[in-house]
Amino acid sequence: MPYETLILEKQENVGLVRLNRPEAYNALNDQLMNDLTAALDDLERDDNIGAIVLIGSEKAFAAGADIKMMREWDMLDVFKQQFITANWERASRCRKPVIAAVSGLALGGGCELAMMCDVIIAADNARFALPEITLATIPGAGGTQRLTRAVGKSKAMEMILSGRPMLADEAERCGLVSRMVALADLQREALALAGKIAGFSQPVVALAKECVNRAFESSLNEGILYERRMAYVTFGTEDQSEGLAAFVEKRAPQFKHR
Ligand code: DAK
Repeated sequence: MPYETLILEKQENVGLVRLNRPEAYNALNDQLMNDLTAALDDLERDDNIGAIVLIGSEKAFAAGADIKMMREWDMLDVFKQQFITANWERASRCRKPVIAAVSGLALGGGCELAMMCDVIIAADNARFALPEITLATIPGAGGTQRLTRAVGKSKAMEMILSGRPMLADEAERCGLVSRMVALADLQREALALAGKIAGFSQPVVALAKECVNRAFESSLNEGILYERRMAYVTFGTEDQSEGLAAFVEKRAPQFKHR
């Protein structure tokens, strides 16, 4: 099914979603967020897909929430339509791993969307910022929480209170992104990582992802207890038996995602 504001491709067992509003630096309007929700629904339903890459253009991952759209709304409008809650958070609810491949601008809601993903790989021209303060608003799609958890209080405060952008090398140094790659290599590197993950047991990958996410929601002891239980669960899968047997028999495993 064709989408108005993005391009969805399936490359073997990886879903590639390309944000595509070039006339507005991929600014995130309702149409785009509805399209993204539908595309991610489609990829989650497709049993052949094991991981997802979300990418923009070379110039912009996304320049934030659509300011022209927001300027039409007052407080009751955003409250009644549940702005953000209604259609922005599908990426953060994906059970399959989502890799944000960020080149160019990731501003405001664009940066927040990248932070909803599981891994961010940044091109060397990437630029992250939460400049909402310059518009007399604040990040409203998780930015104050996710940036702070990713980079710590001082840097998050500086960026959110001043709008200062962070370039790719700083983002790599402080752990906002998993790594920085040359712009020309971004898509290939992101697809290679997604392909590698998609080759493993899908249910076990999903369990591992749930455990990492649990670290943000629980104490250390509770998180470790959760991890222990989930590790026991892997012993109940056919794929775990196959993985261990394949190692002992010195052959490649054949995972069935069961
Ligand atoms: N929204 C709408 N249109 C945008 C846009 C955006 N965020 N960014 C760029 N565009 C549009 C421009 O308006 C222009 O359209 P036309 O004038 O051609 O119609 C076109 O893209 C090209 O932009 P420029 O002519 O400005 O091109 P430049 O190369 O000179 O500059 C730029 C590109 C991306 C650096 C610049 O456009 C810019 O600074 N854009 C705004 C970036 C920004 O401030 N982003 C943060 C948006 S605020 C909340 C939840 C979430 C949020 C807030 C509240 N609640 C729950 C209440 C989130 C807020 C945000 O994300």
